[in-house]
Amino acid sequence: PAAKPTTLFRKQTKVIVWGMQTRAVQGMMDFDYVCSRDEPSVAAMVYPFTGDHKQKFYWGHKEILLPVYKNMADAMKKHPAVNSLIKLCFQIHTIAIIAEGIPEAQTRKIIKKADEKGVTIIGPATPGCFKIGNTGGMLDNILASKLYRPGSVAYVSRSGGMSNELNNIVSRTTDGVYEGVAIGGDRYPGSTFMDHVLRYQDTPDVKMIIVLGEVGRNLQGIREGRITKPVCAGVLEPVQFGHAGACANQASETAVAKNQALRDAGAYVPKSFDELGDVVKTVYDELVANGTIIPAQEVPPPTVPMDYSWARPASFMTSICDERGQELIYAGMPITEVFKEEMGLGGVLGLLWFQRRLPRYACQFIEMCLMVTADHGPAVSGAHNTIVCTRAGKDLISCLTSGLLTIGDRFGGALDAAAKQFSKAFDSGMLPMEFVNKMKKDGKLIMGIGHRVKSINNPDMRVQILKDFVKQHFTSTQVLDYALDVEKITTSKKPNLILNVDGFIGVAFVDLLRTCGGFTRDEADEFVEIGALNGIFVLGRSMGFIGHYLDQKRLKQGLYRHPWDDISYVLPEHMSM
Ligand code: Q5B
Repeated sequence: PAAKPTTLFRKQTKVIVWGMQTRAVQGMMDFDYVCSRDEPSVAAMVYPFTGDHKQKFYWGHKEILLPVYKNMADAMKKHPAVNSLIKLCFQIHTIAIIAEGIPEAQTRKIIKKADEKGVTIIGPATPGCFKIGNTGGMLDNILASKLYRPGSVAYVSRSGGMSNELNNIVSRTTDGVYEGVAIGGDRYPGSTFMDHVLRYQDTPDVKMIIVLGEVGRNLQGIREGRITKPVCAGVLEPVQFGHAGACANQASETAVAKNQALRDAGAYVPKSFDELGDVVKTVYDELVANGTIIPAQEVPPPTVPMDYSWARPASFMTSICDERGQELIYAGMPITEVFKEEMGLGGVLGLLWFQRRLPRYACQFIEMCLMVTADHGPAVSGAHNTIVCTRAGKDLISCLTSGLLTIGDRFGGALDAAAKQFSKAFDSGMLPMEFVNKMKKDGKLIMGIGHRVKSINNPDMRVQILKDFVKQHFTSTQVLDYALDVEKITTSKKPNLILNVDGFIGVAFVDLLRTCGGFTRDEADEFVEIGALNGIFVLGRSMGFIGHYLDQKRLKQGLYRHPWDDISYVLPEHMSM
């Protein structure tokens, strides 16, 4: 079997929670918060029955969003710092199984695999710096048991219910719990009492150990001197638990016999459960008296809201703008600050669309994109529609949207598709010529290539202006350079197959998102995936469409009717023979 770690959880431990256990996760976050952790211990949740999404939680008094993944593999890939899973799986060093009803045959398989991989399997646990699921109870219980900071006592018990009892006893009689593990109540627990006792023996900050349950023959380590720290142990009557593992099959395994064996081995054993607290206190007081334990000064924990109104599903979830306070806040930035910092339209768009304070050159680039796409004359599809609509007597919003509704793959809406096609081809290592040939073979147009009136002989100055800026300011233009190489090939076939304004903005934006320093690669890809880039053209061209509406009104243009001589009236094909 592979070696297992001595310390299962640290203050930096990050976990993935399997299942939509929102209450348990909120409990863990509350616990983390009162422990004064810098970040929540839960990095993500995995729930196979919905798509990837975000779930709202409270971090102290602040709302935060936690990613929920459909696939475990995606969660592990996106959160490489995670080393524990609350429920099942590997590549991790600890698995806490809280679920009931795992068949014993399956449990034995899991245990075998875990041993091979050096993974420790435990039931619910409540260490002094990390809380698993619902263990430790609600927040008031955690505060009362002082589980928000580590003490000197480590325990191992059978079940979470027993753990709660022990948390209570330990907090009343000692300086508190260092770590508490419940191995689970099944016949085949994932780890044994002795596994944890040995770990505690090797953990310097643990000064005394409590073992509560049907330990019996497993504790010869005490007798053999391997365990030098004081052990308070107690075997309770099997009837008190009802766990499968508590079945007493032989007379020698009765609670009385086991307790005597423990006493003989040198453990401190109370006569009954009621006396456990007194025994623990006696041992603890001795350790304080001989200087083994120096109780730390108590520091009150930060407060968290005790009501759980968060559990009521909200109809709306939002993360870009908060208007509830005295001051409007854009992605965490008060509006007065936005003006004080002179962030401009590009900066505001950065906050509201990308939730980032973008670098100055990125804000400038966004503003330039909006400026160059603002209008391209009355002949293009969208302006044409807006004009016709205005002349039919409609209002501004109807005319604007009538123009906007023409934006799509062919006209003005090729930014996202261009970004996806070019970056995918570039990332896969495909040569520009291979990409062009493949697209032709597949019978697909290359998005962002081609223009009705612009060509290499009639260059698009909008693209030239953007290119000059990007080349001067961007830290990397790899995807743009790739697209320009493709353009060389397509324009050699037909002069109008240029990298058009849609295509240029699309690929340059990929370079910007990937290299401006504000986004991880996954975040950059996500913005392209969810279609943020077409928004640039939509927003920019809205200025033009509104201009055309106002222009038509001002010019008092009457109802438009297309002239007959510009329409070719043909008979249906089957009748023209
Ligand atoms: N061919 C833009 O087509 C246009 C090809 C291609 C490979 C291509 C077309 C296209 C992709 C979508 C795109 C954004 C429809 C354009 C914009 C904003 C605007 C508009 C403005 C503004 C033009 C002739 C031959 C055929 C085709 C081949 C054409 N495109 N091959 N990849 N991408 N592009 N849209 O001139 O062998 O003869 O059959 O869909 O990027 O909308 O100002 O007007 O600011 O408002 O009608 O700038 O390129 O060419 O379709 O007759 O094709 O070239 O297969 O080959 P055209 P077609 P063949 S920017």
